[in-house]
Formats: sequence, structure tokens, C-alpha cells
Amino acid sequence: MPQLPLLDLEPQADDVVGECTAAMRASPRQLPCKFFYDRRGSQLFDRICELPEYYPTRTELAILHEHAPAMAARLGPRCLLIELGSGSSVKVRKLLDELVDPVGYMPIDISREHLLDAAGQIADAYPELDVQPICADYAQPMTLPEPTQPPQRRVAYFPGSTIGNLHPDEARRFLARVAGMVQQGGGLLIGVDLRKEPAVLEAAYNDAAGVTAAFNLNLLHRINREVGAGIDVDAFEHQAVWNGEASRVEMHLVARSDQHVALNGDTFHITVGESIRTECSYKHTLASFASLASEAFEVVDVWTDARQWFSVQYLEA
Ligand code: AVJ
Repeated sequence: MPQLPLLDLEPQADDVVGECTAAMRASPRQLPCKFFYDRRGSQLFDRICELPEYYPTRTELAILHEHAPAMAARLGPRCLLIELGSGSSVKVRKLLDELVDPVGYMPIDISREHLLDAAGQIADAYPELDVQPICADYAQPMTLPEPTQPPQRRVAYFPGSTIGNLHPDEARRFLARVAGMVQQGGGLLIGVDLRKEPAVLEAAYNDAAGVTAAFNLNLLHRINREVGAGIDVDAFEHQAVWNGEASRVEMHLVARSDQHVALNGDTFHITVGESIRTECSYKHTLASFASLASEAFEVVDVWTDARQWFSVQYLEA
């Protein structure tokens, strides 16, 4: 495997205790969903993606599979592709297979080991491609390095509908930052989950096999493991509800009995039936997303599946 030139922007390690304590003080009580993904949580998430009820991953992959040539044509020749939160760099391959003379691929991920591993595999599979891994938190502002060859256009790639985890004002700020990153005339290829029947949505976040429940409860296990919080995890129950007014699926952990959660010197009293909100997953319509993005980007192409359950969209800055 070739040695890749890692650009290490030394992302700050997450302050799990501090952030969780602060979030628990909020009303309604909440915990940050980014903390789902420790080793165990990431394994559970991989299993979620395989569940029959969890349609987003397979639907997005099918859209990519069918429309990668059209997407590549839209991105044009000699583009620089910047992936935000590249993980194992699996979805990008369909695109790389179709792109014409891309000048580079910059995967950005917070997990150094995962990043180097995935970037090495991409470099092996695409020997002509200039691969520049960047270890950074893509949610934080950063200055990107210049690619070795001048690109025709910079395009950020943000699959997986991760944008759904951002509240609308956070999403607008995020999109504005991405627009700055790709510069005028640059683009964003983004996976956006769409609004659909509540029963379908609730099943996707409350599967029969209980994998999503385990994923949700793992957040409490993680806090116990990392800070010795002594939370009685069995006293909480997974719940996923569609909030139509806010257009989001919410995941909660509901107390089965009165609980005291000690964190960082604070004690939180949770009464039976009360809940801690652990995730919001916003579902957009094509119109609502275009309007959410409109300060930073114009939607120029949308690819969806036959049921219009998921979309991959090309936005221009
Ligand atoms: C990773 C944000 C796309 O919201 O569908 C899956 C995370 N949570 N099941 C989503 C998740 C519960 C997922 N995203």
C-alpha cells in the first residue's frame, strides 16, 4: 500500500462527559447523537444499515448505482472531490468509477486510523487518483490544501443523509460553510432523506429485531464505560416517534422507573415516563430542502428512487 500524505488538523477529542452533562441540563433533556458512534455503536449502525426496515442506506446505494454516470457528468471533468465524514469510503467508489479525469479525492474524517485505512484502499484501487486524506472534524471550519493540479471545480460529497441530524438553523450554517469550502461555482452532492408515511419512518427507527434499540441504549453504556456514570441502562426503554410538526423522527430513552443519573458531579432526576432525547432525524421534502439550502446553494439536479423515499441532490454554490 502506498504511503499517503496525511494532513492532520488534529481534531479535538470529544468531551463526552462535558457535552453530555450540558445536554442533560437542557429542556427537554437530550444527549448528542454524535456520541452513538463508539466502536460498539458503529458496529450496531452497520447492522442497522442491513435491516429490512431501514431503507435509507440501500435506497441511496441503488440511486448511486443507477445514476452515477449522470452525477459524474454533472460534476464534469477534472473535479476535486472532497468527502465530508468519509468513513470507509464505500459509497464514493461508484462515483469515482464514473468521474472523468478527477484531479483529486480528499476524504475528511475524524477517525485517523479508519481514514488512513480507507484512503489507502482507494489509492490502491484508483492508482491515477491523487488521494489526500485529511484528519479533521468536518463540522469545524478548516482551510483545505490546494490539490497538486488545479481543479475545474471543487465538489463536496456528503452522503448518508447525515444532514438530517442537524436542526434547520444548524443545517443552514453548515451548508454556508460547505459553500465557502467549494467556492463560487463549486458543488455539493448530498444524500437527503425524504418525508414519507409515518409508519414507514417509525419502523425504520424501531426495527423488529431490536438493533436500533440496542444502538440507542448503547449511548448509556458508553457513558458508563467512559465516565463510570453507573446509569441503570435496563431502566430505560428505546422509543422512536415521528414528530410531524417538526418533520423529524425523534429517538428517546424513556425511564421505566424513577432514575437518578449522576454525571460530572451533577445528579439528574428522571421521573418514570420521562425521556432523554438522543437523536433527531429530519425528513425533508424536495421543496423544503431547496429552501433550506437556498442561502448557500441552488439545487440543480435531483435523483430519487421510484417511491421518492430518498434523494441524492447536486447543489451549486
Ligand atoms: C446516520 C443520521 C443517517 O438518522 O437515519 C439510524 C442514524 N439513527 N438509525 C439516521 C440512525 C437510528 C442515521 N444517520
